[in-house]
Amino acid sequence: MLTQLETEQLKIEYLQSLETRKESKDSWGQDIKEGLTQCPKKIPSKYFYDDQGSQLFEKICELSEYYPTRTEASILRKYAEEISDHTGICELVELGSGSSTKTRLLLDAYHQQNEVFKYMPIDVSAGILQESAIQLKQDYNSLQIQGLVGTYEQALTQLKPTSWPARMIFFLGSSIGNFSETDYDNFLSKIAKVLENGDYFLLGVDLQKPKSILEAAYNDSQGVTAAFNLNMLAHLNHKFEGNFDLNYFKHQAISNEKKKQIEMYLLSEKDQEFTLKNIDLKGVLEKGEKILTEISRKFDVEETQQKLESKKLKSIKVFTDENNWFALILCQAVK
Ligand code: AVI
Repeated sequence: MLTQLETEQLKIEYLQSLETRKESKDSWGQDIKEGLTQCPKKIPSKYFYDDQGSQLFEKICELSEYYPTRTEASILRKYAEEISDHTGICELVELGSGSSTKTRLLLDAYHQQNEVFKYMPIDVSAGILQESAIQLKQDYNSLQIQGLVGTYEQALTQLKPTSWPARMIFFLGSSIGNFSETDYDNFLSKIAKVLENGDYFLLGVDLQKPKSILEAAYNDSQGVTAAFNLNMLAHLNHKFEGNFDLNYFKHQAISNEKKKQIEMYLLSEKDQEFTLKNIDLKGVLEKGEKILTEISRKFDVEETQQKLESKKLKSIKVFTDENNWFALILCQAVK
């Protein structure tokens, strides 16, 4: 239980206005309709993350083959203090905070540097955000927490100027790798726009590496990634009254070396029809036809630094692991 004072220092705000809620109701399932009527078919990766999908993702992060999470954590463990020395006291804003597990490594460093500090976790899932905020408040007594429930877009357009000496927005886990080239570009522009001169941006990116390591990470031996991928169809069945039969789909993850990305597909194992009743959608899939469910782009440090610089985000230090598998790029806004 939190005390009265602790409760005052923990606030959760909902960013979605009634208007946007109505709008999103009107366009409900539109992205699925578009994705499943185009050729080749696609389903947006946001549909991975119902409760079951989020739990499966947590399991993926613990797999021995899935190196990104533990590698990024090892970099944070080693360099969090150096990062906090670079930025000094600042307001910490995390995009897609989830359970904030890795974030604790950063919070520990800021806690050591300064008694009182502020953390703004932003996530679409109110449940996870609230749960982890309460836990954090219990563990870091002097921490001020202001959680925002909403999408990155909403958060980035609605962030108010900070009263702290500076702000650092951070985006970990190489989630940026799941964006298309255009979304990646737009996202960085929005980050640059919201930061004031001298503010910081810390970006976690998964680096390019041999196909064998990449494909093992997305085709794990226990089949957790396969379950995560297939669960997307169960989610659609539930949400849109669908009839996808999971027994006739197979998980596939391949490394596209030309595009420097992992591509995840659901492969139809027979000719079949599907219906999503709630959104009035009927379609057919041929045997062997693939639905693209995710891209996970793998980065090159120099190219990423150039991209950041093109947005006036000057890279000040790159932190990496001994294998050069993952990088955390710390940059500063120059206006
Ligand atoms: C969330 N994102 C960074 C993960 C990735 O590696 O692209 C999602 C994932 N898909 C399969 N395994 C993990």
